[in-house]
Amino acid sequence: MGDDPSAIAIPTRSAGLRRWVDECVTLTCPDRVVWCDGSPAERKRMLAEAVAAGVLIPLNHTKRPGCYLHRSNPNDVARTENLTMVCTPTREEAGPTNNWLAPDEAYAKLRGWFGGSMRGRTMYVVPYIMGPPDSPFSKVGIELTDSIYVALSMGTMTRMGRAALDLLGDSDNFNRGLHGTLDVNPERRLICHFPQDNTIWSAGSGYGGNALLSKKCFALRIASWMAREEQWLAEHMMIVGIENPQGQTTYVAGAFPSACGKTNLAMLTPPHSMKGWKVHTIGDDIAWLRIGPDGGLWAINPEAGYFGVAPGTNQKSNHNAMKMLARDTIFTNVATTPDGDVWWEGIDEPPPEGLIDWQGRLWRPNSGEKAAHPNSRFTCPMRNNPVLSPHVDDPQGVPISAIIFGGRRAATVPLVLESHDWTHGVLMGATMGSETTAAAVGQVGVLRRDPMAMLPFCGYNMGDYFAHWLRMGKLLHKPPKIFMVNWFRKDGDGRFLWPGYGENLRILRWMIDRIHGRARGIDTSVGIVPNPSELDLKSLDLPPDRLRESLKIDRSEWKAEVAAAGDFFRKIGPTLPDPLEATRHAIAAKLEASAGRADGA
Ligand code: GTP
Ligand code: SPV
Ligand code: MN
Repeated sequence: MGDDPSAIAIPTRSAGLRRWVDECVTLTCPDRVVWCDGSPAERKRMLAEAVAAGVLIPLNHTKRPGCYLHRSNPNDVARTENLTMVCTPTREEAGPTNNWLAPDEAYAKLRGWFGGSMRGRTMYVVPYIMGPPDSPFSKVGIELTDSIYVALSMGTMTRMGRAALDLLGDSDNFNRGLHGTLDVNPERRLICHFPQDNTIWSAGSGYGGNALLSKKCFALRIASWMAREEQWLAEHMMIVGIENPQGQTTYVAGAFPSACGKTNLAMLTPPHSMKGWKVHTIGDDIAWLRIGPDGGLWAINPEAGYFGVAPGTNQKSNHNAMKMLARDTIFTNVATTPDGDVWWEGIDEPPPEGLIDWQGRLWRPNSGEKAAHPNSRFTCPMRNNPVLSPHVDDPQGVPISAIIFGGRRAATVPLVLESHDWTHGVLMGATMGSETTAAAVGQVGVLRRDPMAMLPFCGYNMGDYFAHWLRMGKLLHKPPKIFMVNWFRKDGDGRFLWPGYGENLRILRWMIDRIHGRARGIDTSVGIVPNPSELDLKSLDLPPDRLRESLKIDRSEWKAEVAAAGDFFRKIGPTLPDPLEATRHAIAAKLEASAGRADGA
């Protein structure tokens, strides 16, 4: 270790933390250890260092003050689900949907990789709080990383620095995250979770969910394990408050798989015709939900920033995002213009001459290649969001009136479908399907079951997770209503039937009407759909046949859907709770019996 003074001043009273940092320093042998304090001066210093090292490229600071570009290794542009391991004591605890490694084996293998891996590098000790600092539900994590990009990103995504050490005090109850970039070699890349030790070891990737350990690793995989033990929920959900013209706000939480619309829904701009309606963002990716003293479900957003998808973001689709990205943002793998601005597919501006692609090469319009990587992202503080909710720091969170499950489905699933009760809603979530996206390495556009949008993020056995959801329903005196939505249904020509984005508020409005008993809907075998007359369609340029098409429930498609859900359940095996299979059977029987009925479903 060098003689940097920051290596000597150890600002924690936690003996457990000091001991653990010592162990990791002994293992990885960094030249320097820097304890991050989260101050603006520190951020300024680290940004300058990152620029000097070529890790960040300053953008045009007149157009975009405080904004930088990061280009990740082209072999490291998305989460790697095949290299993500849940290392529980037994394979059964990880269950059939997770990759599993025995804890001893995983620790041994990674100890080998980590040994001496930070020689010549700096180790940043990044203390952070997940949740508002004065919330009883918040938790402390410490990430040790040799990536200055990761340390800076954690400063945006979490409440990072001294406040976390203050909250920790002399306790040794914190999440231990060790992250090493190594040589960014896919052959030596593993993201291992040890929920029984509240520990994560991540090696060989510097990208997003693989490396920002607060996010998917702690706030979902490890937290979902804690949540089962402590009777709460850690979910891949956005949280949004919707205020009607009378000033009443209804909060909904929504689980959509990666790159399926959470950020956009959480900060949507209401259609012009919906005068007086307002949207207030609580969170865009992760929700921690507890049962409140009133018997209802209350949610906090554990994060403090957004790591959002860039492509498709433009003034029309997401005006609020464009506004918040004007400053203090780190862009990863977007394209850049000759005057130092950013560009991506779907930004709704023509690509300028001399555009530089995400790999730093001159982009040729007819090359057939994307200029920005399809999973290019922005890292932006939530305080930049012009529609951030004033309740985002409320220690108890906000009361949730509805849960939405949504996927990317070209067919079958209607624009909106309400469950008959909690168990049916859990079935909807447990069997939801979605087409894969660029957020994870692998084929894009393949339909897969992604229960509650948690397939890649559930830290334990999926059947036990379903049982936990059912148990939570029993504990809730005022359970939220559960809905399913699909903004992505397509017509015969492959075009989206529904305009999406801000127009989705029209569907949220129907849900709110249902919650308050103002809309009746139409009951079908698979759930309740809106009567088109109950939808606010003012000034919406949508031909009636396209609306009908997007709301349609096709009996034969649904028979296939319910059968596919059964195939998935068989893979879950013995931990699958009986009530889910019983409800699935009941729906299958109703679909059979409804043959010949007018609505066909
Ligand atoms: P993660 O951050 O990966 O968890 O994703 P997310 O669920 O927050 O997805 P996000 O809101 O970033 O949207 C992903 C992509 O879907 C972007 O390209 C959006 O432009 C597009 N998208 C979002 N909402 C809609 C919609 O209502 N309709 C259509 N057609 N596309 C949408
Ligand atoms: C997702 O993939 O769901 C994301 C991005 O939100 S990452 O942080 O990489 O997980
Ligand atoms: Mn996500």
